[in-house]
Amino acid sequence: MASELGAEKIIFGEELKVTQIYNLAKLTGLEIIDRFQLILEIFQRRASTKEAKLQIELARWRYELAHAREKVRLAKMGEQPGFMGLGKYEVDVYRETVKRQVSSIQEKLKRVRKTRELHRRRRRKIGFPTVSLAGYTNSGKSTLFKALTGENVPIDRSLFTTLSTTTRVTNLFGEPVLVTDTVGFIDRLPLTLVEAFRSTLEETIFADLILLVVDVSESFDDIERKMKCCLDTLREIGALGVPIFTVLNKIDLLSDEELESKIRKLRKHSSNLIPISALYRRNLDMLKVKMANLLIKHVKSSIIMPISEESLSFLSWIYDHANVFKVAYGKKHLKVSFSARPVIAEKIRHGVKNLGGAFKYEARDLYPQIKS
Ligand SMILES: Nc1nc2c(ncn2[C@@H]2O[C@H](COP(=O)(O)OP(=O)(O)O)[C@@H](O)[C@H]2O)c(=O)[nH]1
Ligand SMILES: [Mg+2]
Repeated sequence: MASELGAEKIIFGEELKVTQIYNLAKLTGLEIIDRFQLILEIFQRRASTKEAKLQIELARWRYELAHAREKVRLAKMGEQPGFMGLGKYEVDVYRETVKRQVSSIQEKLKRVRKTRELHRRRRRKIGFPTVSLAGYTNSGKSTLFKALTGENVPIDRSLFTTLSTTTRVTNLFGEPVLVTDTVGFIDRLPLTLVEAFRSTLEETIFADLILLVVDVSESFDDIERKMKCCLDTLREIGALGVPIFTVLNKIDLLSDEELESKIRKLRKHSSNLIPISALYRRNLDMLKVKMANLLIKHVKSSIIMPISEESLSFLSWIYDHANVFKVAYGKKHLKVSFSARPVIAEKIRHGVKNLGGAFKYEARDLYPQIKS
C-alpha cells in the first residue's frame, strides 16, 4: 500500500518495539514512526518555552535509554550499518552517554523552573485579555480557533513578534483579545510523555479564561471521562484559579432532545456549559457575549468638555480606546457617551478633568454593545 500511494513515511497509531521498527524499515525502505514518536513530534512543534523543550528532549533520551540495548544489538547485526547512527557504539558506552545526557537535562530543568514565574508575569504584561482553548484532540479546538480569529483584526504590528503561530488576536466587540490553541489531550498517552505534555500545555494555559472544548456528539461516557480528565489535569497544573467555560461543540450532529439530556447530566461537572457548532458557526455570538462579559466588563459613561483643539484630539483618543455611542456638539461644548473598560474610563475621567470638563458614570458592569 505504501508504494502504491507513494508514501514517504508510515505512521503507526500504536507503540512499536525497536525490532518492529527495524524490520518494517528494512522491508519497506521507508521511515517508520510509531505512536510515541508521533506524539513527541506534535509536542515538539507546539513547545515554545525552554522548559517544555527540555521535557521533550528528556523524554526522547529516556526512550533511547530504555531501548539502547536493542538498538545496539540491531546495529551490530550489521545488515544496515549505522542504523539510527549507532553502528560504532558499544552497549555500555552508549548507555553511559545517554545517561549523562539525561542527568544534564534534569539539571537544566531545575534551573529553568526557577525562572518560570518570571516568564508568566512577562506574558501577562502583553496587556490584552487572553483565552486558551483546551480539550481533547479532535474536539474542534482548531476549528473554533479559526472561527474566532478568522477575520483580520488591525492591531499594533509589534505585538506579532511576541506571538506564536498558535496565538492570534480576535475582536470581541471592538476589544482585542488573544486566543491560544493549545496542544490536545489524547487517550493512551505514553507514561514517559506525561511530563512533556503537561509542560507544553502549561505554557499556554495561563490565561484569563479557558474554553474547554468537548465533542458533545460522542457517547455520554466518553464525554464525561474526557471532561473529567481535562478538568483534573488543568487543576493539577495549577490552572484552578482560571475560569473555565465548557464549550459543547458539534451540536449539529445531535438532536435537541439528545443535547438537552446530555447537558442536564453534565451540569454536575461544570456550571458554564455553552453548546455551539464551531464548524457551522452556531451560537458563536452567545459564546462571544459570555467571553466578553467575563473579559471586558464595560462601564457606560458620558462626558462634557469644552471644544478646543486639545479636546478634539482627546476625542479621537477616546474613539480608539472606547466604544463611542454618541457625540453631540453644542456651541461651546461637546458631549460624548461611550462604554469602556474600567481602566480606560478612569483615564478618560482624568483627561476630562484636566480639560475642564465633567465626567459621569451612567452604569457599571455593562455588557459591551454588540457591533455588527
Ligand atoms: N460536525 C461538526 N464537525 C466539527 C465541528 N467542529 C469541528 N468539527 C470537525 O472535527 C474534526 C476535528 O476538528 P479540529 O478543529 O481539527 O479538532 P482539534 O483536534 O481539537 O483541533 C474536523 O474534522 C472538524 O471539521 C462542528 O461543530 N461540527
Ligand atoms: Mg487542532
